[in-house]
Amino acid sequence: MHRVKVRVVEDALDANNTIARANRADFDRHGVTVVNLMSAPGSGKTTLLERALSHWHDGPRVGVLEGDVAGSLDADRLAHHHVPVVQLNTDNGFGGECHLDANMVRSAMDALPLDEIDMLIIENVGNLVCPAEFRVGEDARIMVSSVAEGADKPLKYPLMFRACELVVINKIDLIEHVDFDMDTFLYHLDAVHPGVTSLPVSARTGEGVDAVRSWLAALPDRVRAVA
Ligand SMILES: Nc1nc2c(ncn2[C@@H]2O[C@H](COP(=O)(O)OP(=O)(O)OP(=O)(O)O)[C@@H](O)[C@H]2O)c(=O)[nH]1
Ligand SMILES: [Mg+2]
Repeated sequence: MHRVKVRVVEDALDANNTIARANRADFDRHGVTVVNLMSAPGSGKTTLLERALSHWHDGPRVGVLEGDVAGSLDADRLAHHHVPVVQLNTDNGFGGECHLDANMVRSAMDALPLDEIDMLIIENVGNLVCPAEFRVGEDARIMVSSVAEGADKPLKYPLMFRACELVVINKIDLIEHVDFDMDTFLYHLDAVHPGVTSLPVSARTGEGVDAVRSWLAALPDRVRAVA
């Protein structure tokens, strides 16, 4: 019985990967580099995008696909900053899932302005577990961990910290209020994902956001170099 269940899960992930590859081929055809942005609820994904994308005059043309269970609050926030944004709700035909999968992203493909952007950032549903299991056709993954969540999170949620190319350590303006020890966090991060790039940021004050912009700006060349 247990073995049958494992098989079903493997088949579902295989099917997801097949659709993710089709998404990736479509994005490649349009020359669009795709980032999957993941974190626990409230770590600061949308605030970081607001900071990084508005008034980024010398950056790539970036569009956002907003994944949420319900509502369009984050999409409205980004639209306010004149960032092209498409909303995807998982309670709209996808069972209110706690993550985006490749099929959901495929369903939004026709709504995305792929000819008008160089980079698509997909803000995943806030969740520290499930999004890491589902590729959606992205070239790279960024995860945001805020200092308010504690320094132990890489050890407790290793998959998320392993399945990404950049860890943004957000809300550093709050460090002194939340007993967050940066060295301990980095030690734990290195234990689960040796060598991964991490950037300390405050999406509120803007500290460190230029480094995130530089990382994003260099991404298309990095992706092409390994293709
Ligand atoms: N002090 C401080 N607050 C922040 C920072 N970044 C985000 N916040 C606050 O944290 C709260 C959540 O931020 P969001 O950007 O909505 O977080 P999110 O990850 O997009 O949340 P979900 O989309 O719901 O998963 C908001 O009240 C933000 O103002 C930061 O760097 N410092
Ligand atoms: Mg958000």
